[in-house]
Amino acid sequence: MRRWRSSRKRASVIRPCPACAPAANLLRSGSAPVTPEPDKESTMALPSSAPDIGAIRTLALLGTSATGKTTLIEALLHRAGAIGVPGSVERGSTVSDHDPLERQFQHSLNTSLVHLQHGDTRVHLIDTPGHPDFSGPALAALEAVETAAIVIDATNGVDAGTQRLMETAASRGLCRLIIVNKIDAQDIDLAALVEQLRSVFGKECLPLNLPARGGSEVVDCFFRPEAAAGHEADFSSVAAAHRALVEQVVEIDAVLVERYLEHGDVDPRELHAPLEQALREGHLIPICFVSARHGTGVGELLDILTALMPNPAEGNPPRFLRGEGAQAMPITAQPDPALHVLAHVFKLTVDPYVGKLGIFRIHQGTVTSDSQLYVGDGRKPFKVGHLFLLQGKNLIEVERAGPGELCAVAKVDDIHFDAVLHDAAEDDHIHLAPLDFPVPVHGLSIEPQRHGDEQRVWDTLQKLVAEDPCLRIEQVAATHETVVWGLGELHLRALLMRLRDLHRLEVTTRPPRIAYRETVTAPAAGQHRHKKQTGGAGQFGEVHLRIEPLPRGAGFEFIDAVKGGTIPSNFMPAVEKGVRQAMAEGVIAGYPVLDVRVVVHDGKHHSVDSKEIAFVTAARKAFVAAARAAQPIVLEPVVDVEITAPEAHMGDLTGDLASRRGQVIGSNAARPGQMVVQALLPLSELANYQSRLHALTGGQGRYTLRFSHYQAAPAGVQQALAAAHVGQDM
Ligand SMILES: Nc1nc2c(ncn2[C@@H]2O[C@H](COP(=O)(O)OP(=O)(O)OP(=O)(O)O)[C@@H](O)[C@H]2O)c(=O)[nH]1
Ligand SMILES: [Mg+2]
Repeated sequence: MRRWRSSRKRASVIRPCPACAPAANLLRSGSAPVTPEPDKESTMALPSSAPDIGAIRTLALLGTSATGKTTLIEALLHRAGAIGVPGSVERGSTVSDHDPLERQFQHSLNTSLVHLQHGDTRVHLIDTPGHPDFSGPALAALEAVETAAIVIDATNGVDAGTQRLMETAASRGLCRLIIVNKIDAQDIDLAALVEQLRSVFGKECLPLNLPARGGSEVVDCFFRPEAAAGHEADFSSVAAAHRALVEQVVEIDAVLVERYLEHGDVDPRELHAPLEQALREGHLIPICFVSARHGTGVGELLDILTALMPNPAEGNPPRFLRGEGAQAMPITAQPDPALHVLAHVFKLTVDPYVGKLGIFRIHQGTVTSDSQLYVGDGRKPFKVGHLFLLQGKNLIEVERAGPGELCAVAKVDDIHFDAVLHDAAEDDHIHLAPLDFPVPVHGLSIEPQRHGDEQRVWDTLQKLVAEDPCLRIEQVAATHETVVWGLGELHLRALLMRLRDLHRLEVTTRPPRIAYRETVTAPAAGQHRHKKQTGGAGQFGEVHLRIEPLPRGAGFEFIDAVKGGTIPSNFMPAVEKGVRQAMAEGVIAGYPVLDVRVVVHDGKHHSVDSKEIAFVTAARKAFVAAARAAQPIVLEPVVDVEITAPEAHMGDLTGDLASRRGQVIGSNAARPGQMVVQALLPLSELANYQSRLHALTGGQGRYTLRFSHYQAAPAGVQQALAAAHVGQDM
């Protein structure tokens, strides 16, 4: 394996367009990457070949917002010599928060990839956004790593978000490492925090090192506890922590337990394999301490990542499946560089200047610039051409990359989020077991400010939405609207700011219209004669029909019951067309009519003047006459809502649901302390529900919804909608 060449020389940056400040910088192999801030000198050495599998670590840093993930990545890059001067979130100068919006918000809004070299080991790190609105990309990062490093703010301790992340990481079979950050802060009780971690996440949580000298340094408890002699830890004891760790690891193996009991200790260097097994099985969740701001414990963390965290062959294998549904068979990717390529796209970016960038984790095989890769079940492979590693916004071209590495290819049209890339045509129908992404329920109806921008807005939004598995866009035919769906207000605001700042498209927004419907509640008859004989060819058609209510969800039935050819059968399609036109326009409040049967039983025609248009018009008017006599009503959509929140808030939540005309249909305990409530609720009552739920549960409640059925709207709503429609008609 060739080591990365060291270079302090500044690289030339190949920019696709002079105006592309937000665009990624493309760098050629052999030149050093330029850090985003001009005054920060890059000291990064560059890879020229893929390292051995044992010399690769791939981790995601996760944690609730502002725990210090981005700052810690900066400190790690600095410590490893990848950047000269560490940037800061406040100055908007970090490598991973490179997006102008992230700098403006001072929060990560998307995942960001960096890599560094520590000794012989190449470490790939994914910085993830902590805000729940951006949990889509953060969860997707779990597909790309062996280890989830959960960062906890020493001043805040464990919160509900941290618990969710720990559970998700465990459910995906990831090794977990807890990093307690901000140990420099005043008035913190780290001993109590360790106790909290152990009581919430189990006795498997054990410190690998401990803060000492008032949090200004950390001492190793695993490899060299004797080195701590003379300066004890700020709390607990290094010797006790060492014992606890060794005992936890040897428990994996009966022979080791015996040896340990016999000798009273086992050399930690002999414990590598059992320690990896303990990490894989969740039998050990190490804790380490850092101050990202002051660099305390950061060098030690680098040593931990390289010496103890699993390489791609030591983690649990990803859950690939071949085939669909119940027939899908699990297959195991082998982290062997010599096998066929199997890679997974866990991130996609679309930049107006650089174009589409597909970012993937290689699980098996070796990708080179000459590789021909298939996207999923596609029949035509693409040639990789240029293969990149990422360093924040910088793209660094490499010739090859192997299992465990995170890479990017540009401008491959077919690439999409969650795609599997492979180099054998027969390896199709392979996908990763789906992740449980939160459902976007926060909608916003949008309209371009400039007439004629409709198509561009739609196309651009589609591209932006493709970057985030928790964003959705749809054209709602029922209300003639374009609606974007996201996880919260900030999520959609960030999307629209990108649309404006990056793509120069201005839109106006408002809450989406509710898709009300109309129906009838009694049978009634109606007829109409359409006759026009003023000059030229005449028009004649007469339609007699009956309208009958159908059960909810039945839709529409059209029955031709005409006898004796009073309406010739060749005009029947015109009659149905007229009925459908009238149904689409509604009869009381302008909403489409559904759940009705229309029986056409009689009519008249004229051998010369009867035309399609005459029957369309006659049928439309006959339908309106019948429907208005059939006691029409407005229907409102009802949604099935599932709310997850701490048990303690359930009383408030169900009370609030009742005040929104909600009907609780079930509840059960999700996990200790958490309840799931299922309720039926009129969609119109869900306005501002997100902020209400946030207020009622201290930010710990979540909900998903899906359409259930239509029901009669209350009289007040009916009257208001009908009155608004009359107003519109005038
Ligand atoms: N005192 C202290 N402050 C820190 C430390 N690390 C980070 N901070 C501060 O904590 C705040 C949040 O830091 P970030 O690095 O943006 O946190 P993050 O976890 O990336 O946040 P999101 O991107 O929103 O998920 C910033 O003001 C940092 O300066 C630390 O070790 N000590
Ligand atoms: Mg961040």
